[in-house]
Amino acid sequence: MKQLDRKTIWGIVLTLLLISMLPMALNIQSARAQDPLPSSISIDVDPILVVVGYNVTIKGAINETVPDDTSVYIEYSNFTKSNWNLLAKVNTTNSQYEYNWTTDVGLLWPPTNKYGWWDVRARWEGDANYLPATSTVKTVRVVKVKIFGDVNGDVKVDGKDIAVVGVAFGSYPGHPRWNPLADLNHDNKIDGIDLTFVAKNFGKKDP
Ligand SMILES: [Ca+2]
Ligand SMILES: [Ca+2]
Repeated sequence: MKQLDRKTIWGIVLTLLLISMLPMALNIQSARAQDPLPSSISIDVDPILVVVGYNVTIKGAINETVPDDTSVYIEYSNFTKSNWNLLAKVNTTNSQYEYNWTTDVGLLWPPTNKYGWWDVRARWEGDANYLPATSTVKTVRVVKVKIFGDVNGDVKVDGKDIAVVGVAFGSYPGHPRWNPLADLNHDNKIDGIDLTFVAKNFGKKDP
């Protein structure tokens, strides 16, 4: 009788143990069978209007936690949203990426024209757990300032340029409202002198 009791107890213990392990075993099974999940990648481009040679910061993040040094591909297109070319391959830190694009280098096509409208996007190839992701498209306008005082690059000097200088007025590099395009005399401050340059050329436009 004593022997039987012991066997019964062991039987119950083993059964309970197996029952408790069953969900874990099933979970492992379902995790293994899981398909890669959708992911996304963001992009932020600043500034979006730039004089050729100035830097544009392109940055963003992958929505999932990825190991550091995961590659992100930054691509550009000459306002056609097709024929995407590689601008840079950058590595992530804390799932974030950042690239400083100097606008007179890096463009492969067309080789002779740095000016114009450039579409930029970021792409991640995904991994074992996540599907590839492509960001939205941002457009950068690269201009060659033809008219002194044309701050916004629309080839005429008017109230819009006064407004751009006005917004940046009093700023300096590092200041949240700093806009290098508005610093017409390149003295690292936006003040009355810059406003005077716009005023002097007010009304001028490309013939
Ligand atoms: Ca203008
Ligand atoms: Ca200035």
